[in-house]
Amino acid sequence: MELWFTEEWLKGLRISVKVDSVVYSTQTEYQKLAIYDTKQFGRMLVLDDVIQTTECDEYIYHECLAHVPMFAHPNPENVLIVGGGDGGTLREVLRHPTVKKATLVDIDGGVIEASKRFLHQWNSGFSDPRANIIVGDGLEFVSNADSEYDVILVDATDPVGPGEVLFALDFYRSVKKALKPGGIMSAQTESPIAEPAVVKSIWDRVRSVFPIARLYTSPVPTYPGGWWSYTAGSTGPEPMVPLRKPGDDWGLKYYSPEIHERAFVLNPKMQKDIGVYDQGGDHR
Ligand code: SPD
Repeated sequence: MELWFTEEWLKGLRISVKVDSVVYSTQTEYQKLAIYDTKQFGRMLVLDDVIQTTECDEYIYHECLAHVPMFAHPNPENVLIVGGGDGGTLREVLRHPTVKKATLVDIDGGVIEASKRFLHQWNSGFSDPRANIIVGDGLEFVSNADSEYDVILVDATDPVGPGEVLFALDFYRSVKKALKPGGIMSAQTESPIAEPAVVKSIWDRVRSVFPIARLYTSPVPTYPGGWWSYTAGSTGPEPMVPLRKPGDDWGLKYYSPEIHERAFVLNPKMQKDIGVYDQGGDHR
């Protein structure tokens, strides 16, 4: 008998993926976790019936979330990742030789453990001596930090369930406080195609907190709408300008300095839907 995984992308719109095998399935303290092998998407992590990351396109999401703020910062040494228990963002952060310490705080230790056991494409960063892995409440952790981090990356689940607090105004205020002067944060901020109103409400919050806010996008075919947004907030450097280049030996598959700059170009409908009109012009 065939097994299919189905995610409800929107009311009246579902995506179904044929599952070749169930690699792992459990109920963690916070959510239902499943890892499937599929022909179309490869290995796939699902939390509470929502696709989180797949072998076929995880590199796009993780490279965009991590490298845009990392390359826009002049010298990122101390980096914090909130969420991201699968390890994909950590893997990308640790490619930067400037990084002395990368702290990952995820509330769900079950996701970290499952990644260590089954998500080999994602989990190389966990064994890096610069990685500091904490199972704990990201909101609380960030609230207790003051001027500590050069870059903060918010690799949250969708704004429902355990991830919801990571999209609140107070959380972004705490992120700003946790950054050193001249720091940059970047957060995953949902689909500008499937849920532009959600993206707008997050954008409005980030913009109200950070003196410089920029929205950028990339395709992520396995997320609703197939197109994803990220919002950068900075207290100094211009997020749109990459200051260095990745090494040829990094083996990146999506990010490049050209992609970095183009990711901030928003089409007229997105500009209008989200209310972002001021990203053009001379930012150099
Ligand atoms: N709709 C799913 C959005 C998930 C965003 N975060 C994924 C975490 C991958 N590291």
